[in-house]
Amino acid sequence: MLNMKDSSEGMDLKGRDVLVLGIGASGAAAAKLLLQKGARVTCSDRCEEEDVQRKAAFLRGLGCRVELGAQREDFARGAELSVISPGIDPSIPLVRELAHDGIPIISEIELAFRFCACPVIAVTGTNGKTTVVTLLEKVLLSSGRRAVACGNIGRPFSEVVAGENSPELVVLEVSSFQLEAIREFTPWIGVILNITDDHLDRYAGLEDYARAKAALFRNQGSRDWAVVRAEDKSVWEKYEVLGRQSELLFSASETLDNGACVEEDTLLMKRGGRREEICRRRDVALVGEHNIENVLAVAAISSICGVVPGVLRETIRSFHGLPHRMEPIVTRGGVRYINDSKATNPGAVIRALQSLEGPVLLIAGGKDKGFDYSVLRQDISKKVKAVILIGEARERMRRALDGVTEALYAETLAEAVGLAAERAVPGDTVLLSPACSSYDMFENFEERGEVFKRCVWGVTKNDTQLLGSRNSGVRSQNEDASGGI
Ligand code: UMA
Repeated sequence: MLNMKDSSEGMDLKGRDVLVLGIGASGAAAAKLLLQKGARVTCSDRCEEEDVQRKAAFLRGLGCRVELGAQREDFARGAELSVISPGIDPSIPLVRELAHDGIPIISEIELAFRFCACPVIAVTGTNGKTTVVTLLEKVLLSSGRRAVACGNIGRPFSEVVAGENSPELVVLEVSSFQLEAIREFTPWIGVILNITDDHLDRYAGLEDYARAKAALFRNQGSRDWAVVRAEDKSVWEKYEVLGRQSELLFSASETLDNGACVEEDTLLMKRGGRREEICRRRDVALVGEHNIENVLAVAAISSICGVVPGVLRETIRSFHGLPHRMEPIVTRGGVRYINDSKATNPGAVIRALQSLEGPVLLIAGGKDKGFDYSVLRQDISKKVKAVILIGEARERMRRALDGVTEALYAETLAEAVGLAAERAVPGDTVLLSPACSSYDMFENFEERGEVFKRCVWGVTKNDTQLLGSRNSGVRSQNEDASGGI
C-alpha cells in the first residue's frame, strides 16, 4: 500500500497499482497522468454505454486495464491507491470497501496537485465559480502571466499537469465533490465566493455541504491566502480553517477597511492603508448585482497577484460573461428574454431575480435535487408575475410557492416559452432560471439553455423540433443516475 505521508513532493508511482474510479473527463485524465508517472492503472466505470466503451478502448490502448459494469466490492483487491471521480458518491459499496481495506482514496485534483509545479488559485462557492475563474484567467493573461483555467470548469487539472507547457499559475475551479477526497491539496490562494443550498442529493444538509467546501482552506499556512465574502467569514471560522493564512475580504454591501468593496458607485480595493479605484459600477459589463460580487472577488485575487488596476479595469469592461448565466437573448416587443439555465439551485435564482428590474415571467423546474423551494417565495412575490413550471420538480415547486404568484405547468420548454410570451407585456422579462439541474429533460444545462434560445428566437409552442432531446417525459431516477451527478 502506498504510504501517503511519505509520498508528497510528487509521489513515486512507478510500478504501483492504482485504481481509477470513473472514466469520465477527470478519470480519463487521471489515468493518463498516472501512466505518465509509471503506475499500473486499472480503471472501473459502472456504465457500459457506447461512448464509455469507446473511452475504455482508448485507455486500454494506452496500457490501462479497464472494467466496465458492476463495480463489485472485491474489485479493488491489490490496489495501493485509488483516485475517485467527483461524480462518484463516496458512500457506494466499492468506495466503502476501499476505505475499509485502508487503501488511500484521493480525488483527481489531489493527484494533479501532487505533480503541479506552479502555484494554484482555487475558486469554489455555490454560484459564480466559472464566471470568476474565466474573468480571472483573462485578467492574468492580460497582465502577462501564463495562467490556465481548469478543473470543474471542464478541462481536468490532471490534463494540464500532464501537458507539455507548464503554466505559471493554475486557476482551478473546484467543486465540493472534488474537495471531499483531498489530503495535501493546498491552494496558494483559496477563494470561497458564497454558500447556499446545493447538491442536497449528496449532502445531508447545508452544514455538510459547507464543511466539504471549508476543506479548501484546511491545509493553508502563513504563505497562503484565503479570499472570502465578508458576510460569510463567520461561516468559515466555525470550521476552524481560517487564522493560519492571510485573509482578504470582498463585499458588495459592506464598506471594508481592508478588501474589495463598493462606495457610492465605485468599486474599490483597499489594502494596507492604500485605496485604489477599480472601476465604476457602470463599467462592469456583466449583468446583475451578484456579478458585482464576482468582480470584487476577482479584484481581491488580482491584487494579491500584483495585477495593476488598469489591466483589471479594461478586462472588466470587456467581459460580457458566459453563455447560460444571465445571458441576454433578445428584446422583442419590449419584452426581454434572459437565459440563466446554469441556475441549478434556488440561491442562483434569488440572485437572478434580485438583479432584475420590473415584472418577470419565470420559467423554472427540472430535476429535483430535494431543495426547499419556499426560500424563493419572498423574491418571487416581489417580482414574478407568473411562474411556469417544467420537469420532475414542478409539483413540489408549485406546492412550495402556493399562493405567491400564478403558477402554470408546461410539458416542454417550448410550451413554457410560449406561455410566458403570451402573458408578457412591454417592460417584462422572460427569465429561464430553473433552480434545478436539467438531467430529467436534457443532456445538461448547456443543452437546456440552447433549446431555450432556439425557442425564444423562433418559438411556436407546437414546434416539436424545439422540445429538447429527452422531452417526451420525465426520466426515472435510475436512468438519471447513469449520467452526471
Ligand atoms: N460513475 C461510476 N460510478 C458511479 C458514478 C459514476 O463509474 O457510481 C462513472 C460514470 O459512469 C461516468 C463517470 O463516472 O463515466 C463520470 O464521472 P464524473 O461524474 O465525475 O464526471 P467527469 O466527466 O469526470 O466530470 C467531472 C465533473 N463532474 C462532476 O463533478 C459531476 C465536471 O464538472 C468537471 O468539469 C470535470 O470532472 C473536469 O474536472 C461538471 C459538473 O457538473 C461540469 N460539476 C458539478 C457542478 O458544477 O455543479 C459539481
